[in-house]
Amino acid sequence: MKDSPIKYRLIKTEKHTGARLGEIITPHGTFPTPMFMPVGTLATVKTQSPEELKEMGAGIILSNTYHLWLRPGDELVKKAGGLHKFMNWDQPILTDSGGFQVFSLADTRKIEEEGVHFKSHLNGAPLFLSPEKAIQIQNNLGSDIMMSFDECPQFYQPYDYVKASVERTSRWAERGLNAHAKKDSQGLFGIVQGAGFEDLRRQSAQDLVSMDFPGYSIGGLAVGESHEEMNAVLDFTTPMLPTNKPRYLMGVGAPDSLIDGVIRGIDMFDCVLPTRIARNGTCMTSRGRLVVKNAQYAEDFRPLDENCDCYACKNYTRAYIRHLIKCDETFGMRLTSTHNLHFLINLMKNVRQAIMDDNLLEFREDFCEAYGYNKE
Ligand code: PRF
Ligand code: ZN
Repeated sequence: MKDSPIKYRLIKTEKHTGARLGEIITPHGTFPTPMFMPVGTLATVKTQSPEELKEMGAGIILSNTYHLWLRPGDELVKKAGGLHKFMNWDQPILTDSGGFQVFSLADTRKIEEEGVHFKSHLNGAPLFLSPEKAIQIQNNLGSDIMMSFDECPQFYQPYDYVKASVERTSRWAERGLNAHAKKDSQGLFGIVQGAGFEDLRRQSAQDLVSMDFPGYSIGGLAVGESHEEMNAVLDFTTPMLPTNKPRYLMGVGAPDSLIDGVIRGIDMFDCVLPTRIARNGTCMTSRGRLVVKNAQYAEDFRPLDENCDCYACKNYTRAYIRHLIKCDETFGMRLTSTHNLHFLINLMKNVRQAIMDDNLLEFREDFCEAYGYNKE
């Protein structure tokens, strides 16, 4: 493959775990890894301005092919000068391919070799997405990192189903690569599938690695399996991937899963979790989850997290934020979103420092102890 616009630079591996400290170089700048990517499905990270995202250290955001295709349309985004210009975000953007959204949002769908027939989650209109179409849309959006069109089967599908699905996902990946018209300015990642089956994960990884993508995602996790099962899949899957390319674990954002993913060699994560739970008043704090809507915080004039220096924690109290959330005030949702995003981005900053200091396992112990994961 000719020189990709996406490059990975490994800076250091942690002594006891092999966790990777590095950086990813894209046409819109370089960001440090491991990194958590905030999700901006509709060309906005809900409630946050680009300036606020930069302020909290978000080095890259994620957006969605499927949603932008439906509204406002990828042709319109292209006319606007591309997604970066359209949304006034001049740093890296990664777009998911639509594969996962089709499977999670559409209630009826029919998978064929050519692509997937399904119905719009907005108005029920019949739609069709193919590997080529997903790439064409992403070429129009102009994201720095694009994703192959894949099928994300449920974790507990029978072996034969997952095998057929993995083989199709490999053929789709190859078709996507052939359809990619902007190889100089956008990098396309392959997505490893295979549910919990080690040999199918291996087959998927080998197929994709032979196509020489500039990066690899691990898909098909955080879809109902246990935390231990996810760790087990990562234990055998990341070693199947080249060490000189980024590895991205899709749709994972629980704090302990982020740390466990990094320990198993993952560089990038995304999840709607921090922004989604924020909007109904749930915050992640160094002492675990805090449901600020609860009555116990009515007269609590401390910040959401006494160990946090985000804009919300520096300036507002639990009592005030609770009041805003109870009244459905958008400013309340902004403050909780700011805090939760800051929390995960800062967690990854601390994880990078722990890799630097070769004490990631102790960091995990201390973090999980304080968060309350080790209670039982
Ligand atoms: N494939 C794609 N996007 C995804 C996933 C996947 O498997 C997941 C799985 N958790 C989240 N987002 N294309
Ligand atoms: Zn905070």
